[in-house]
Amino acid sequence: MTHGRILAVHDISCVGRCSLTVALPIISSVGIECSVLPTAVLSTHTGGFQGFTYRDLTSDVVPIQDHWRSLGLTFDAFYTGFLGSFEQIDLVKDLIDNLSNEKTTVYVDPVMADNGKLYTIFDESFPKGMRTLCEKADVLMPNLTELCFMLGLEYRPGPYTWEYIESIFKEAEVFGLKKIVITGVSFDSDTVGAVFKDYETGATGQVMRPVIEGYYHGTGDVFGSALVGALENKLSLEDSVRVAVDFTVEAIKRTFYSGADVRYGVDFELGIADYVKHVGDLRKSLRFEQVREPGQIARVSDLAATIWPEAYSFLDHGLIEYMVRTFQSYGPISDYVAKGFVYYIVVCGTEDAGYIGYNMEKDRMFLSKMYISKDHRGEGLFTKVLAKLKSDCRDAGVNAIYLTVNRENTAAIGAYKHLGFKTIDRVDSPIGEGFEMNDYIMELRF
Ligand code: PXL
Repeated sequence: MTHGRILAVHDISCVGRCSLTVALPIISSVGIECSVLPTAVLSTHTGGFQGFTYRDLTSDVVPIQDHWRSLGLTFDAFYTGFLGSFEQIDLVKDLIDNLSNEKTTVYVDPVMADNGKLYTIFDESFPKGMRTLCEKADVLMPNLTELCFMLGLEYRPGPYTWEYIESIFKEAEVFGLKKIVITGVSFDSDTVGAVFKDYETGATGQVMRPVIEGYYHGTGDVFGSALVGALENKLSLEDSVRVAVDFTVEAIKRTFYSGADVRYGVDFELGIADYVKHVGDLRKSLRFEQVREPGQIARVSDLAATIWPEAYSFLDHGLIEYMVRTFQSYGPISDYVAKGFVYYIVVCGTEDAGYIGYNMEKDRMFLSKMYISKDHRGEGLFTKVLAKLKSDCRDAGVNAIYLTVNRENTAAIGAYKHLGFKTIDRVDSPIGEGFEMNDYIMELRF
């Protein structure tokens, strides 16, 4: 799989692990090509050392953008963080407008405040400007202070209730986002973490970890970069938030236990190997997604159109075409789902690997469909699918699965036998247009 090219738009604070010195290594480590647009060069970040130098690169943004445009360059994602002025905010908005393509994702971390206070270099009007950039975001990752300031709400320190967080998710609808992840949220005095909402699916959740005392610089950027890396690897929002929280918390713990000077940021480097493994494992993990929405039905019919000709190469082409149209296309699948058949898409990592469909009868499951695409054969998926089916049977108080299989389909018959199915009967049934199915009935009791 080829990954997209992301543009990270932040300052470079030369010392003190934050912004670009954090985004580049973390995002690159999970296989994402990370280009950079430094908006300023500082000797250190502004949050703890005595003084800092600041070379503003605002006047470079337009020439850089113009050069990229002359090359016909676009970016598949933007990740913006600390921006020093209103002018920079406006330039970054133009940059997004001018260098996006139709699948570009915009990640915005509106870095400007924490714990109820604006960073000292910003004045009261800054959140208004940042809000206009957030309106361009697909994925917003503020802390609660930043979000409250942009929404004109009073910031209250935690702990919070879930109802309060829900009300904040609702307020944030004004940004027109696809996803939001809010950091620094606590529901009790012992834990802190992130809450998230996917506005497209309605899914919400929280990832909480024990509080570690102290204030750690740059953790917002460590978290944001790890989140962007995971999401750009097409992990689900929930998995991405969990991976990013764990990566950040481990870095804080390492820093805390080593007694290091926290002004230099957190020790994330030693966690990169685990982060890469975590993202890699999740990319390969198996999920069963129950089909309920039109978009999911369309994915099943796409899978059928690919898998059927692969699986039934021994059948007449006309028959395959007829079977897919009559039983495995959008309309018939919707009808089956409406009749109470359960369909799952078998999602392997980030890819749709196959699908299954069954009807739970009184004392047996009728397994109507179990198809895995050629690309995912040999990965032991059938055994895992069967484990899922047995678990659904047990939930329904049922201890047998039966299915029909074409008598010429020796490969499938062999596979079912291997899984423990036995042939219990044979049937010949006309299915219209002069076609006939010549099947065995096979059953598994457990
Ligand atoms: O995202 C944190 C950050 C980034 N860049 C600069 C900063 C800070 C936080 O203080 O000062 C320059």
